[in-house]
Amino acid sequence: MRKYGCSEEELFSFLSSVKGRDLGYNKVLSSMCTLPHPVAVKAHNLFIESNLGDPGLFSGSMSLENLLVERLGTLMHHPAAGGYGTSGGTESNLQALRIAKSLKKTSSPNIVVPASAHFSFDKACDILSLEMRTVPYDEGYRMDSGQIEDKIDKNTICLVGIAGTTEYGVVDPISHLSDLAEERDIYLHVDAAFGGLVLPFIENSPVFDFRLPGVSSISIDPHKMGLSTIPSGCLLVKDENMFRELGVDTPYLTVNREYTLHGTRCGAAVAAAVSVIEYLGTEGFSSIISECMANTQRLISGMERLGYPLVVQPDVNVAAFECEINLPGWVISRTRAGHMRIVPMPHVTRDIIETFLTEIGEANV
Ligand code: 0PR
Repeated sequence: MRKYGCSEEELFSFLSSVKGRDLGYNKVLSSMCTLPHPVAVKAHNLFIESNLGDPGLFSGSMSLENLLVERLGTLMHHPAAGGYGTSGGTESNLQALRIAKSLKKTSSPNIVVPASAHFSFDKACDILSLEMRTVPYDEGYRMDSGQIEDKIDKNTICLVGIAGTTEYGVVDPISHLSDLAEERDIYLHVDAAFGGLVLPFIENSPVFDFRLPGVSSISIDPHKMGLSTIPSGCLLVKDENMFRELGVDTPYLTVNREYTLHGTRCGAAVAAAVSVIEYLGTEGFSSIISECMANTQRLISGMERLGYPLVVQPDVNVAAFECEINLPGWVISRTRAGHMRIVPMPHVTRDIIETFLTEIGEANV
C-alpha cells in the first residue's frame, strides 16, 4: 500500500486507462452476461451499502429479496417457493447439492448429472465430496433418457437437469427426470441459470419448472438473461423449510439463524434484479427474448447459407456450429467438442450479427 493516498484525479485517470483494456461487450459473442439494464444500474447504486447478511439492519432490502423470490417463484409456477438471492449459478447449484446431501444421509453419496453440466458441479462435488456420475448426450445433445436409470443407485442423493445448457442451449428431459425423482424419492435440481429467464417467454417451450412435481429446486441467474448487475443469482426451493437443512446459529446478528452460503451479501444486486423485473414486466421480457431468438435464427440461417451447419436446434439463444474459422476481432468460444458457440445476448444486436455474417462470409472465400 502507498504511504500517502493519490489524488482523486490521478486515481480515476488510472482506473479509466485500466478499464480501457476490458473488452466491453461490443464484439463479444461468447458471454452469458450482458450490459446491465439502466434501471439495474440505478437501483444497484441506490442500495450500494446494503448487506443482506444482516437483514435486520436492511429490512427494506430484505423485502426486495422477498419480492424477487416471489416474482421468480411465480414465473416458475410456484408463488410459495422459498429462495434467496445468491451470487450466481455456482452458488445456487452448490447450495442445492448441500440441501440434497443433508436430506439423504449416505456414506458414499453420488449425484447424476448430464454430460452438459456446467463446471460449477465439478466444484460443488469436490467441496461436498460427492461422486459425480455423468449421463452421456443423446443425438440432440440432451441427457440421454435411456441411460439415466443405469447411473442411479441407493446412494444417489440428487438428479440434475439443465434448462438451457451452457454449450448447446438445449433443455434436458426434465419431465422424465421428474418422474424418476418421484418414483425413487430422489431430490431433483434444475439448473436454469441461463434458461430460467428465457424459456418462460417462448411459446411452447419445454416444461422444466415446479409444474413438474419431482422438481425440488431451481437455479435462475438475473445476471445472465435477467439483464441485471453482477453478482446476481437466485436459488428457489419447493418448500422454504428445506433451507432448515443448512441453518447455522448466528447469535450476534439481527437474526438468530441463517442458511445462505455467503455471510455478507450484496443487497444492491438483489435490488437491481427485482428492479429490472418490475420495470420490464412479462411484456418487456417477452419482447427482449423474442428479439434474441430472432437474432439467433438469423445467425443460424446465415451460417447455414455459408455452409456451416448448426449442431442442434437450440431451445434458447445459444447456437453451436460446425465451423473451424477464428475471426480476428471477435470473441467466440468453442464447446468441449470443438464446435463454434455463439450466444446472441441482448448486446448482440441484429447489426452485429449481420456484420459478423459478412466478415465470416468473406473469410470463407
Ligand atoms: N449453470 C449454467 C447452466 C451456466 O451456464 C453457468 C454459467 C452457471 C451455472 C454458473 O453461473 P455463474 O458463473 O453465475 O456462477 N455459464 C457461463 C460459464 O461460466 C457464464 C459465462 C458468463 C461465460 C460470462 C462467459 C462469460 O463471459 O461458462
